[in-house]
Amino acid sequence: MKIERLTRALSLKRSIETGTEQQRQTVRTIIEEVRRKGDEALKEYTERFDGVLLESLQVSKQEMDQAYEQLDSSLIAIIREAAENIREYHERQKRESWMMMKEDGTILGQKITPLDAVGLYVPGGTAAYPSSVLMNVIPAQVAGVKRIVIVSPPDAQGSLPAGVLVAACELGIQEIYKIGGAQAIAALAYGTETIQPVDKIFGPGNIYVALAKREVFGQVAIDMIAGPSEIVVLADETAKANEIAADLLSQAEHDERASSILVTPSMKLALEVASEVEAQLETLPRKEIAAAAIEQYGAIYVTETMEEAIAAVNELAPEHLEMITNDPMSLVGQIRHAGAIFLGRFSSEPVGDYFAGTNHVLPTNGTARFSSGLSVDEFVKKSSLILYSEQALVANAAKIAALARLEGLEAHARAVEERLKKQGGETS
Ligand code: HSO
Ligand code: ZN
Repeated sequence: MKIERLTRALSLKRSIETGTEQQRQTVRTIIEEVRRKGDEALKEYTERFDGVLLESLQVSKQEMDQAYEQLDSSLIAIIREAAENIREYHERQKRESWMMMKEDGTILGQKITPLDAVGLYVPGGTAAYPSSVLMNVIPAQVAGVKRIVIVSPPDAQGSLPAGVLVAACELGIQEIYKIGGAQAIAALAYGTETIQPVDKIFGPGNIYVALAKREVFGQVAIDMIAGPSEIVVLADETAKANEIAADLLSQAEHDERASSILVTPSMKLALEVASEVEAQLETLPRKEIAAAAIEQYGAIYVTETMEEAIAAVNELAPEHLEMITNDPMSLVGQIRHAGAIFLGRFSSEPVGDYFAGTNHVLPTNGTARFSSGLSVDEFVKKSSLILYSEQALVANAAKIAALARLEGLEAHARAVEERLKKQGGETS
């Protein structure tokens, strides 16, 4: 790994994909076709892109049972335990509707309503993560969303990964469709004969999925467009190089474009971590991916002081930050931008990816400067409640009318004044 003395302003090398004009055109055509031909278009595209002609798009009870047969019962118990931890954490995020009352009888409030229906896209291949099913579905359930639909591209045999099906079934999800790509996003946004449309679409995917989500935005809401995983480790000389190297590699193995960075004031640690990364890479099954990520987007920055190291972390605004320092709690207040902050050497990042209970859907590409990880909030709407009393209206009508006339909106002013008229028609 490259070691650099930090002497300049930093930014993670980001790789934001906007797609080519041709890709955008392909996506628009697919969406149009799904809107026009419904299920028939879905089956055609699934045959063309996933190589399988499906009788039925929906996962059957029998397929669910087969998935359970493929998974060890101890693994199912672990999925259940992870789900409990995630549910317990997200329960704390739940907001209640509230009302406030003023002395003049005015009542103001906020009514929290869950979304009616949401769709979750689960990518295909090795990125079909059961853990991501838990991370998206549980906050939706805690929010009170009634209908939760999962879509995911099938393999050439027409199946979905057993882990994904079991995770979904454990959470009580029954509506799962074997469709992927832009066609799946189109189906969720506009509906077909068998698939009712949803109100918001969640989940990562390839460039076609990302472009399709952008394209249907407005018809439905969408979650953030996630980039490759990022980890920044902030460490001092008390940290252990082998542990840091292992954590850097844990995110590097996600994607060739994943970013793993160590920031430290200790040159000794930097040198040790660099050689540990090389050594540990050798035995990793996903060595090629991790090596490419480390080569392109990995770095070790050595600063003069811990203050400089913290400033560097804030510039990077990483998705995941690990603080492996003597007393991380004493420094955490200075961290301003990070999706999730892991404190101390026992809080290795995969603890949060799978099990602790926090959400692993987090802001990437420096968006931690202005956004947060997935939470129950993304699955609810808030309606304002206004109950004005007669006393309040009488006291404030003239002010409201004045503001309306300032804007040249006479009908607004009169709507309020109409209430002040005496029974006989006279203004009071
Ligand atoms: N670290 C990923 C989430 C994940 N890790 C899923 C393993 N499975 C999000 O940045
Ligand atoms: Zn991960």
